[in-house]
Amino acid sequence: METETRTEKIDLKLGIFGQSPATEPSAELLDKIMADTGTSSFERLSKQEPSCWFGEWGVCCRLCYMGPCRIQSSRFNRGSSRGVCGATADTIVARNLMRETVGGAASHSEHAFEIAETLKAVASDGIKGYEIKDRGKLLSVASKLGIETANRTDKEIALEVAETTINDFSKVDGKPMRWVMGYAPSSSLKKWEKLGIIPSNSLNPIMNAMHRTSMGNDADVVNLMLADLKMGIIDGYSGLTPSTELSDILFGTPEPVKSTANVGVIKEDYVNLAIHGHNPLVAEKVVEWAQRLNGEAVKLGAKGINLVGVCCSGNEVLMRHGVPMAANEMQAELAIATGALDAMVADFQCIWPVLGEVASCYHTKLITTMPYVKIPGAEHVDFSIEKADEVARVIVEKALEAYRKRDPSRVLLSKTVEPIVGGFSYESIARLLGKINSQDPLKPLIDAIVKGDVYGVVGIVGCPNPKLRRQLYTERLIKKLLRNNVLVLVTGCIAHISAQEGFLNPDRVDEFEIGDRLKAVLKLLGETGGLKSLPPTIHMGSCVDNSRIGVLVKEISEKLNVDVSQLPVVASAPELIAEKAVAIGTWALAIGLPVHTAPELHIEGSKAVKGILSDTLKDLTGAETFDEMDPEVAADRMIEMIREKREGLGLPA
Ligand code: BF8
Ligand code: SF4
Repeated sequence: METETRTEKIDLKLGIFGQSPATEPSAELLDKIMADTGTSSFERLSKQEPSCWFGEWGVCCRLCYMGPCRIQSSRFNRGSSRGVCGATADTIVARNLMRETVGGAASHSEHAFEIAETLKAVASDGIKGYEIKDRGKLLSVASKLGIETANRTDKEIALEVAETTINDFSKVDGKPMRWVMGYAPSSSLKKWEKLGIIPSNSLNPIMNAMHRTSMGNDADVVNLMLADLKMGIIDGYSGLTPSTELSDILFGTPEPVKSTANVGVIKEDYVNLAIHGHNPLVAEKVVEWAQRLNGEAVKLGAKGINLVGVCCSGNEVLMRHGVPMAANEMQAELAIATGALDAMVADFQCIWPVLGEVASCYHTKLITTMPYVKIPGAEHVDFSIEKADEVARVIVEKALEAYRKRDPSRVLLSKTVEPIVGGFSYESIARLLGKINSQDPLKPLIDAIVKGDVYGVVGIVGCPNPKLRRQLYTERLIKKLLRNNVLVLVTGCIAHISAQEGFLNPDRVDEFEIGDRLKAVLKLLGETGGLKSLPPTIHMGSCVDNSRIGVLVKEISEKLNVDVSQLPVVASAPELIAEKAVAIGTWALAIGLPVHTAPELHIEGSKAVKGILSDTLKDLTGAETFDEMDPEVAADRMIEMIREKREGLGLPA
């Protein structure tokens, strides 16, 4: 109730860029987009509210044409206790959740598949334009997958790595997926074996998930939820992990990098080109061609080409090239509304259809590139790895062409630019810690956790949900955790929110109320790495890069020989939007991490599903979910969970 009152009191415009209107002209930009286009995310949300409770509770079933069926619950007095086919709330909720998870796992898996095919083409000399950039990473991946490296060329090794990855999607030998065996924490593997949920490939379970959840199939909640957990494993090791690892081989493993964030990174006197989406195959080439054609921008009277990043492609090019972070998912349309963005190139995922409409109100060219992602109002330039250079050149040329049509009278730029440091891969963190203890790099971090200087670790991941942006949910959650000496790792659009609030700026470490003990650790590690301090939160990359957190957790749990579920580590998706975030959360549950979500998952309509996720799971993987719409209360709950886990390990609580 308290939360609802607070939400109402806050102006819809507040916090759209994660800051108050006093310091950031986001309110003006919001006015501008409304005046220019007649729409904004908040305006569209307000027209959808109040949400339908059947949908929100997961008890609306549209799986067949006898329906849609809506199941009655304590919140409303309509609907019946079962659908036409007799499906109960429990069955319907479990099936719906499974379909959300499979949506995410399929997205991440296709992402990984495209990178794996590219690596295969590079290794077999099938394409030009991409290369193996990180030999160290290649060897490390090969060794984890059990691939022989002695007396072989890089390309021979890369070919086997790529083929092993591609094979994992559809092999029929019945043996566990190689990526699962190579990358999952050993404590989790043991539990999965008992549960019989280690996948032998990823495409069959994805097919099976759609099959078993269709009308007249699996109605057993426990059976469905086990399959859901298996889908989480697939998300982690068919999607996230190979996406990150193979991208590192092709494009380099990130190292800490200085850059800037906020919509203010769009500059008046440059040709501004935004990179939006998720796939580094497109983004990397655009970065390359923007550099090659920079002189053309100068010929047009601009100072050059200014690349800026949106969403996870933004995170990818920030991590590897220091490209400034302009906007999270819901701010993409506002970046266009500055009137100074000349082009926005998009590949897949989280590209809102409204962008086509918004771009057509300005001179901005919205360019789609994936054959399976086309948007009305956008120009389409079909991407394939064979013609990647040609496509990237055309995209940059379209930005140059659009720049000539920019109307200065319609430009509204922000002056707020926040300095940031990002680019923390697992390897770069290990290297940094290795400067303190070269024999045993993880030891300084583990010691800090043991002593309580780092009380616990929370990975805050996922999206910017307009429902929760109104109350600056993520910023408040992070602030409370930092005050309590909790180390915060961020990825995805949360990293954008964090950047805009100043949490990625090492120079502001004294400005925020950070627990003394955590602050001392951040400063010590920062100085070791040649910075004033580490930033208040650690930017570990895009959403697929949650796998980097997965690797960190695996290494620590195996080194200490304890279950992942015993570690004082919590995962949080505080502004959940995407099915992908549900899948990532399910992966975290599978490996044994507690998962917080806001808003609540669409499971409230089923006591059985809710009970499995918040309780029974503790006995299966050691994990549990909880939802909490008040960020301070959510932080308290996470701190309490960390305290219990510390106690369990005999650490000072
Ligand atoms: O994959 S955080 S809104 S952009 S889903 Fe989408 Fe969510 Fe952003 Fe990256 Ni992740
Ligand atoms: Fe209704 Fe059953 Fe059809 Fe779902 S599958 S719409 S519950 S009849």
